[in-house]
Amino acid sequence: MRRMTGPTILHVDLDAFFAAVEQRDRAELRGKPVIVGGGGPNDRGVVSTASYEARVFGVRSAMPLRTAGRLCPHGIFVPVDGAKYARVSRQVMAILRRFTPRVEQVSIDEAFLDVAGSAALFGSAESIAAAIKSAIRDELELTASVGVGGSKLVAKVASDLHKPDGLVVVPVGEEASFLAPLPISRLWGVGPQTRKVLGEYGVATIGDLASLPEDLLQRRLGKHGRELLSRARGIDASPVGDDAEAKSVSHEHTFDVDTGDWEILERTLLGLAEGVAERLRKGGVKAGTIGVKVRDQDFVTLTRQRTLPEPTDLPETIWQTAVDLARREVRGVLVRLIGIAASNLSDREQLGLFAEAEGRKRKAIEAADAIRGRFGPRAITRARLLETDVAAPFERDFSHAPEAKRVGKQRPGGHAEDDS
Ligand code: TTP
Ligand code: MG
Repeated sequence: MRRMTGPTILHVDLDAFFAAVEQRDRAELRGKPVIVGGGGPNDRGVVSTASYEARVFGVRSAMPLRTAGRLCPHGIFVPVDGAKYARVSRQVMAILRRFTPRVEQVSIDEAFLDVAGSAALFGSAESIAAAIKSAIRDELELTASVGVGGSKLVAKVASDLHKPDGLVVVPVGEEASFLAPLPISRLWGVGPQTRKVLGEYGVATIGDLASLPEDLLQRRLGKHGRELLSRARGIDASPVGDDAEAKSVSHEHTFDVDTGDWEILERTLLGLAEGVAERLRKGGVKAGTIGVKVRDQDFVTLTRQRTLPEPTDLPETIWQTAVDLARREVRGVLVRLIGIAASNLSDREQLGLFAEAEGRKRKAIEAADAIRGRFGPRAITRARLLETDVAAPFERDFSHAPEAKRVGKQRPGGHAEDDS
């Protein structure tokens, strides 16, 4: 069988997705500054996305609609049609799966592909990328930008580089030099806090970061610093998840009334984290990746994942990670559903190493599980959870619903910066 010698990871991301769908469906919007946001009486008041014509005026996702109106007075405002975008998203993903079963969808308009096994049928990764772009253009009348690289990190950065309608291939071995001139904001994992520390050392580009000594980064940023350094040097071994193999434990909660109240969301996440942790411990497994899913009032669903330094089954760790990931997604949004998924599961056998260090904490938690088992989930609930009446997540578990499968994938990139 023909083997691929070049890079095999693709990152595909549609251009100005919601706006492009609207321009496709309404000819009068083509070539115009289109701003998609809001949705009638429940208007959450921020821009979902803007066409590239509107971006020229500085209009950006998550900006208040009012600001967008000021920057772009001739902008045409269009309400969000979540159901339609979800339908188009499924069509996009179906096209991607023609080229490989190894498709990891990471958001409504974005996916990673590993095409290492597709050479015999479809040729090089670059020709597959071109074929995907053509299919999306011909069949859906939309444009996508594609990055090709030896890792998810490089492919993701590459897809963003020549948007819209870009195709950027980074040859194997050229990862570090490709990344070097780019600003560190392109690297995921660099949020405001990290940027501040790096600023002290005059780090502006990924190359600047790559040349810092490892012990310095370890001292100032701990393990996160070391991880950042390897990423800056183009090293990222995270595999492309496979929908068919997806194994995850997930709990989610749908609110009776959509909420933007962070306190309520935080408490709900605590209940979900405890439920997920209990299931992991019962199954004798630990999760290497924690993800959150946030669905807003318009049915737009965003997911974010983070791979942990060590696999866990502890509610505290799961909760803290989920809170951290969710915080950015819920800003300015009315949340309809929130969920936590634990994936990248490994079993106890492989975990002997970690078990001992966590021994004491675990004993207390196992005792709590036992009591909960005897007296029902409400018997032991942390004080925070009791402050309001949000113990319900324990009883809501949609992890077997097909949509729950979407969560639980590694998501190195995302709409917001990930500063762990
Ligand atoms: P993105 O892929 O981040 O943005 P985009 O496709 O509109 O533009 P780009 O060409 O830069 O990729 O997000 C995909 C869709 O998700 C976007 O069309 C609308 C929605 N979205 C929101 O609703 N709110 C947000 O804050 C962001 C970033 C996206
Ligand atoms: Mg996009």
